[in-house]
Amino acid sequence: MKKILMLQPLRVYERWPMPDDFTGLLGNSPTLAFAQLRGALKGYDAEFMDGLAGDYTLAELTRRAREADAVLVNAHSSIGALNVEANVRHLLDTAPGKPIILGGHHATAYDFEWLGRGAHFVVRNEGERTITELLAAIGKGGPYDGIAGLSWKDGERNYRRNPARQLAADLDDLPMPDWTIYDPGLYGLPLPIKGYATTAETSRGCQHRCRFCAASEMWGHTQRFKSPARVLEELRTLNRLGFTRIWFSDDNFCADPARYTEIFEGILRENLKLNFIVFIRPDTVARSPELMKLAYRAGMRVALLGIETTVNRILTDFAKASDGETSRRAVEILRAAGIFIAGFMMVGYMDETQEETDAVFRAADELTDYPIISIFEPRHGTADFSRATAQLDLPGGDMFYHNTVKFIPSKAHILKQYRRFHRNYLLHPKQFKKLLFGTPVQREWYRTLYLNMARSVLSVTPAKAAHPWEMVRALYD
Ligand code: B12
Ligand code: SF4
Repeated sequence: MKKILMLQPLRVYERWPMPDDFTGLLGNSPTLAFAQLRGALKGYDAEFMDGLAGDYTLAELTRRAREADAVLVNAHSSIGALNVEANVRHLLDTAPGKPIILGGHHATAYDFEWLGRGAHFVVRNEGERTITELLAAIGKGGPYDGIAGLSWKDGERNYRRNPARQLAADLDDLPMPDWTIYDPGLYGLPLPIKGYATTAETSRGCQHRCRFCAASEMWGHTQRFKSPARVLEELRTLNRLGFTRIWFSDDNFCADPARYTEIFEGILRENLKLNFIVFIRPDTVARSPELMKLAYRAGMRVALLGIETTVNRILTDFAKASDGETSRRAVEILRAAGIFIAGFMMVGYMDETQEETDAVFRAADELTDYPIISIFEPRHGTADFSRATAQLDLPGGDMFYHNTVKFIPSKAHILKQYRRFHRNYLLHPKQFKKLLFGTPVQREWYRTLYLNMARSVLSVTPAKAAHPWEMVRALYD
């Protein structure tokens, strides 16, 4: 076992005129997973293909897979699952005999389903130590039953799920990520600083328990932090490699204000050149207005703010542990600090009334510089998945796939209102004003969005035009 191919699956299925993973139009940054795994697998020759960012052919995938001793695949979301599956089948057909190893949020939630669809191994939850043990075991022909966190098929073709692996007690013990595996020319983030874009992390997981959230489920509702010294070491490395535009993958950024004060002061002291985007809770912002000013000075330019809804009844229902007033306060603080607010909002939650849905759409413009609104989708493994299943309110099957066209039956009608909102929002002169005369981030954000939307529309082919919007329409029918 010498050579591995790391794969973010190619887009075999593409939707038109807008892609199914619309948020990819706003920023294009690689998953950190492969830089982390590469850091743990220093002894191997490794190649990376990012099918979400690069323009590769299936023939090239075949060629590279045949040259490798194992293929490591990221399975990230229900929206990407169809493409992951198409890639797995292609590998089974054209590079037979190569072990196919899956990992990531979706693979973890659906380990046996993936074994049934052709994967040989699934690494659940945290990957660094499991993959190291697994590759060593594959090199020796097994055994696999002692590898914690692994799901696999045994020689008799039974599916096996080994006990879970304990999460790393200290994130500083993880190897340094190796960002050199990414082709920096493939990525970009809407931040007004020159330099390459990529993903980094200062912590993993989130201790909250929002009932719709698959992210905190993945990490057992815990949050572990890298030390400020370790974070600064990583940021120095990034700057040395030319990366200045950073998307922090943390689910709950700034959760520990003292630690982040040290990080931001370190960035300023060392004069690191950075602009960054973070996921942050409104109550975190509302608790720490001074920290937000410091964060801005250190380079925080975009807050992906978890507003969800302004309706307190619903916030309580999904256990957000924050309320509408706190969100408004957070918006004031971020605006005063000069930080762009991309507000995560959700409509179509179970039992939501039409009035409550309307309230979210109405608040979108007031509370954000750009609203990232999702229609609720129950994700496997979450409390809401069990609830929707019990109420027979699932768009289809076990949500292995999701096509962003069908939503829970009780709220399916919202799609029309959702599309109308976006049409009006995106064509409103206010947005063009931000594009032309806004703050540097507003200009960059809207330029990126409109440019990528235009590219998507212009990628039309007869096949796409024949079936607009419905690339995966057959999934549930
Ligand atoms: C960067 C990112 C993206 C980027 C790049 C994605 C990519 N895969 O290349 C972009 C913008 C393209 C993207 C798009 C989307 N994303 Co995204 N994304 C992220 C984000 C913010 C960071 C990922 C990351 O770097 N994490 C840090 C690394 C270290 O953690 P990790 O990825 O979990 O990897 C560890 C393990 O999972 C494992 N592992 C992962 N992959 C593999 C592979 C192998 C072989 C092995 C052995 C192990 C392994 O090892 C790693 C180290 O322990 C996460 C949030 C998060 N905190 O993770 C969301 C997240 C993964 N995305 C999510 C979603 C929903 C999406 C979209 C559907 C959004 C949308 N509606 O458009 C699309 C789908 C894209 C697609 N076609 O699949 C969800 C997934 C939820 C779920 N599965 O239920 C997350 C969790 C965000 C959230 N809180 O909801 N995303
Ligand atoms: S705060 Fe965010 S990451 Fe944490 S559980 Fe809630 S939605 Fe998930």
